[in-house]
Amino acid sequence: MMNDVDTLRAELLAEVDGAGTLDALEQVRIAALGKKGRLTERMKTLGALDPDARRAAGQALNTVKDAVTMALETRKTALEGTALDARLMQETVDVSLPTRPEAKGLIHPITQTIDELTAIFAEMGFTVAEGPDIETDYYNFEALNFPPDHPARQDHDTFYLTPDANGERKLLRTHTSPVQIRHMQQTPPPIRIIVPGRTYRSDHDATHSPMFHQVEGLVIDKTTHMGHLKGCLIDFCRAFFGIDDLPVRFRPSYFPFTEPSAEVDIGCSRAGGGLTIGAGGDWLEILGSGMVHPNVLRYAGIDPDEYQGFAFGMGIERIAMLKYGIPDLRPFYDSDLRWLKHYGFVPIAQPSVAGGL
Ligand code: 2NL
Repeated sequence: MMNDVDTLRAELLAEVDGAGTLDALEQVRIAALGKKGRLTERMKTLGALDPDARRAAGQALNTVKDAVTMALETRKTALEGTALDARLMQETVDVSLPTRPEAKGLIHPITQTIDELTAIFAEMGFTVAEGPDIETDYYNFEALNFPPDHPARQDHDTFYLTPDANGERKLLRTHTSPVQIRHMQQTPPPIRIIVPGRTYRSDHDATHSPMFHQVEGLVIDKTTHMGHLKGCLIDFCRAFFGIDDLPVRFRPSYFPFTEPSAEVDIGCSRAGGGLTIGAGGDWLEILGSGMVHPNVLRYAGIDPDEYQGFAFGMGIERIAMLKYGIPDLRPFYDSDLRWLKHYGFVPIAQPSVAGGL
């Protein structure tokens, strides 16, 4: 009897060790421990024995069962390791391979335009600042001197989020100005920053997208004045459109956050139904600007008796469409490869003023 059990044990353990795959190992397990397995069948014969013989044989068979179960477990872990190693070998990536010549990624016109205007303002000494898309009422409206009943604060113009546990209702910034407020709070003047980024307004038609891009600029110093504003923005317009004698005019306007405020027009021609930027007798509005309102400086922790400055803002889609003759706003966000191939830019050279953008 004992000899017999030893033989069974040796045979089952040999089968376990001989299994070359996880599937084969599962077959070995079923053949040994399954409902009709060799060990299971042997267990069933115990009932016919007298009590003493049954106890001895039962103990012996249980020892075999434990040994086989443990061997199966060990073998399974080993085979899983082998399978993983094989898969890792298969899935190796050769990072030294050259790029695929047929795969041509292009720079989106929005990215290109941001890179271009960043190069122009960087040359004038501006740095780029960024901030959150989700803002508070304070940074988006209050600190910008918007009166409590200003129409821009209405639910139908601004995307408001569900109020949080404290009852605070956040919103998607409607302009990039909150970034300038945050910057003024954190950095003492002099300040010279531009803030390109995404902005959001609940407006969707042929000329408005609920998400669009803006760039704003802010200059603060002790004696910064309207002459600096004019020189800076005239130089920017001429550099951006690449026309040295581009006519630029400043027209009185109104914003809650600047006083005085001016809208900036560039010269163009609408002769023959088309639109050509440059001299031609017509005017085209391209940006808004003004001297930062003393209340805004105070809200941002800057003493308006010591410091003053100018600010400006423009829509990036709009100036990209004008510069590159893109007729429709909607395809900007469609990820249509044919549109991207037509209006995209080759990503080889970074825009620079020296390189003619
Ligand atoms: C436009 C006009 C403008 C500003 C934006 C600004 C920001 C601060 C303080 C004062 Cl923190 N002003 N920004 C000023 C004037 C005009 O944008 O037409 N944008 C598309």
